[in-house]
Amino acid sequence: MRAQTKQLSDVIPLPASVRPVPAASFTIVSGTAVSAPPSATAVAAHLAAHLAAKWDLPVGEGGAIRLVEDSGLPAEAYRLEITSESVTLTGGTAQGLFWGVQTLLQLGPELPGGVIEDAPRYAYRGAMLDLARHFFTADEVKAHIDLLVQFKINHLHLHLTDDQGWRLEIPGWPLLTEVSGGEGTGVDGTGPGFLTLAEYADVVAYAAERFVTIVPEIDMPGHVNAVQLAYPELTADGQPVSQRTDAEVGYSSLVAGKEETYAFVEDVIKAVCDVTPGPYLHIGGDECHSTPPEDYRTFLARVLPLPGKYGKRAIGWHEIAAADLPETAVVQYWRIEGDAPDVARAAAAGRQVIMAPADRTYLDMKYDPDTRLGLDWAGHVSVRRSYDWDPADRLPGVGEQALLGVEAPLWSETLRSVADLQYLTFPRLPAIAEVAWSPRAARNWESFRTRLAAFGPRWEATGVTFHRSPEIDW
Ligand code: IFG
Repeated sequence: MRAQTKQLSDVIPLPASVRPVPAASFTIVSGTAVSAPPSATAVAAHLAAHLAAKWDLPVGEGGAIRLVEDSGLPAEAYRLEITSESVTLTGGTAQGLFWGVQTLLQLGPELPGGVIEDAPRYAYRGAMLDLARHFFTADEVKAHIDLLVQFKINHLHLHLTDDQGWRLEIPGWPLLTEVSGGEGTGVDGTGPGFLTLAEYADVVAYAAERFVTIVPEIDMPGHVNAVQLAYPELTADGQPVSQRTDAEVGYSSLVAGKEETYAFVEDVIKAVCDVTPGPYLHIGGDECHSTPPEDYRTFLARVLPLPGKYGKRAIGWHEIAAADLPETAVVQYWRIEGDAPDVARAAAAGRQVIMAPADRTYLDMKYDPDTRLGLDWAGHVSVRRSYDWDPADRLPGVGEQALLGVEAPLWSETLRSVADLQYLTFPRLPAIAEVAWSPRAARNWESFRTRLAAFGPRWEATGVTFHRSPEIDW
C-alpha cells in the first residue's frame, strides 16, 4: 500500500540529498506568487510560466515562491528549501532551476517541509527515438520531450536514417526524402513522412527551451538502403537497390572506395550540423555486416573527423572503437556481451562512453513474454531489470571516469502509434533516468518501485499509455 502522505523524497530521480522538516509544509494555491531578483528574471518568467501552467500562479514581486540563480552551484544543480512561509529554489543556471521545477511539480501542491540539495551523477542523460523504422511527427516528438524532462532527461537522440527510410530533408539531396521519406516507407509500409528543415528547427528550439539537447544520427556506412534507393550512384555497381520495409539489418553499405560516397557524406554532415545547435553529431556505425572490416576503417578514417570540421563531437555506436578515434569522439555501447575490449581500449585512451546496454536500456525489448510490442533478442527487460544495474560496473575497463552518461534507445520496428511509444517507454524510462541522475549509493529498487507507484494516477490523468507492470503496486 502506498504511503498516504507525501514525503520530501517522493521524487524520481531520487535527489542527492533530502533533509525533511516534518513540522513544516507549504501549500501552493492559485494566488501564490512566483518571484525572482533581476539576475533570474528572464529565467523565472519561463519557469514560473511552467509552474503557472500547472497551478495558475501569478508571476510578480515578493512571491512566496522565490527563484534564485547562484553561479556558485554546478550548472544543473539546484537547492529547494521549503518552509511553512516560503519556497526558495536556487539553481546553478536556468537549467538547474528547470530541474528544480520538475522536482517541485512532482512534490506539489502540498509541499513537505525541508531542504533538497540535488545534482546529477552524469551529464549525458538521454533517450533515443527511432524515426526511421516508424516516423513520428515534430508535434509528437515535442510532446514526448515534455514527458522526458519530468525525469530530468537532458538529451534526445533522433535516429533519422536507416534502411527503410530517410527522415530529414537535406538541401541538395532532395531524393533522400522524396523517394525514401514518403508515405509507406516505414517497417511494413507504415508511417508517413519526414521532418522538413523547418520542422527539425522547431523541434530543436522546443527542446532547447526545456534544456534538452537534440543529438541527430545519420547512420553509416551500414543501414543505408534508403540512401541507395534514392541515389543508385552510391551503390557498388551503380544499379538501383529495391525498397526494403522489412526489419532485417546488416545487408547494406556505403562504398568506401568511391569518392561519391564522401561527397555525399560531407554534404549531409554539414547540412545537419548547420541546423543543430547541440555539440554532438551521431554517425551511427553499427551492424556493418556488409562492409569489409578494412573498408569500415577506411570509411571511418575519412568520416569521423567531419563532425569536428563542422564544430561538433562525433558519437558512434561502439563498433567505431575498432577505428582510430578523434580525441573528442564518444563511443555509445549497446550490446549485451560481458565485455567489449575495443571499448575498454578507447576508454583507456581517454575517449568518453555512453552506456546503452540493450539488456538494460533498450526500451524496444519486451517487458516479458506476454508483451505484444517490441523485440526480445536482448532478452526480456522488466522495470526492475532496467533499474537494478550500474553503468560503472557494466564493462570491464570502462569505469565511472570514462562515462559521459546513459541513454535509453527506443527502436521503432514494432511501433505504430504514440500509444505504442509510451507503452514501451513508461515506466522503464524513469528507472533509467534514476540510474543516470541519482547517487549510486542512494539507489534502491524497493524505494524506487514505491515512488514509481505515484505516477500511475498521474499518467492516467494525463493520458500517458504506460505499462501497468505487475512489479509495481500501482
Ligand atoms: N540493433 C540495431 C538497431 C535496431 C535494434 C533493435 C543498434 C545499434 C537492434 N542497431 O541497436 O537498428 O534494429 O533492437
